[in-house]
Amino acid sequence: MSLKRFAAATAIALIALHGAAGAETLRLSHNTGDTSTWHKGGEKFNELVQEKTGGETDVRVFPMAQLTGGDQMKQAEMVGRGALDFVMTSAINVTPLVPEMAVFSLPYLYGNYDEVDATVDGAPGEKMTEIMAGHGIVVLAWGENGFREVTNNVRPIKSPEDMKGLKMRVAGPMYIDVMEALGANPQQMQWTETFSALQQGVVDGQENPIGAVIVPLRVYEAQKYITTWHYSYDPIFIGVSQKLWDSWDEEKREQIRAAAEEAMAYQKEITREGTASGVDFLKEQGMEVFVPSDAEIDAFRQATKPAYDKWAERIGPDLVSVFETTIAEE
Ligand code: X2X
Repeated sequence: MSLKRFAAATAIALIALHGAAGAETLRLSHNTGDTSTWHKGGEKFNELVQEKTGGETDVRVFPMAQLTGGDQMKQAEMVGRGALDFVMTSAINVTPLVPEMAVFSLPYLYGNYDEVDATVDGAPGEKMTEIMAGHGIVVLAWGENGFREVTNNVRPIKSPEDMKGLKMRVAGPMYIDVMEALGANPQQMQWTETFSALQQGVVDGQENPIGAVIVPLRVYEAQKYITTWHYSYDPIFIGVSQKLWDSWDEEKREQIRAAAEEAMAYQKEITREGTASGVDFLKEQGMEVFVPSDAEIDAFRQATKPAYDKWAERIGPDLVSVFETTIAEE
């Protein structure tokens, strides 16, 4: 084959491989592995962006915070500065930049999904979108990491006393205070380093949602015990840099927003499905599952209250009460 024909054939093959070769490829960074429901949501976003822009734009999805050298907290900051196009990350990862984002994950703020949906899809969610805009990030749609459950290799966690002395990997600053309130020894660590830290016994345990992370990222291979204590809810979102957003006309904005909304609705659905079937699956994989009663949950709620109060103060009591009021109405 001549060089010219070879080049042409290669170009056609590449187009076939990547779908329509968009005039522009935008970059989206997220911080879990490529089997997570986050990643699936990102891939769906890419598909929908291509479809809605008629192939003009596509989105390359980078897992494991590759674009920030594995630093999951840096992604939002980069998008805020306009150095990166999109971020998909969870609330807790944004707290170094926007401390108010910790409001969602206050310990035991939420009791169920109805309360979550009423806030995320209601006025409290809009308020958070406004706050994020002040940091150069346009939140396009909310998805779900989920209720975070605790796992470890030492013993079943049935009461706050069982947490004492356990070395716990946590993602972000608020969880350090929560773990300390429970008498555990927390250590902040990147997700990308967590799996091997669990395997090697550098830490005893961690906490993450079942459907989005523990099942698809096979955390059960490195952990023996899980307690479904539902102590903290963590939403995710797709955000775009304000700079990029401002450069688009109304039509393009609508296409991208619609793509994000559909992709996150899909991501939330598969996450909830995976969570619903997850406990049985984890048992099959040999995990010992402890499902606390309401009274046992209440003991965890009482024990983590100091962390709630400290962070409610930092977040701002007015913002916290916007959430509490909506939840009380549910
Ligand atoms: O790092 C974690 O624990 C993860 C993947 O859930 C978050 O991004 C908060």
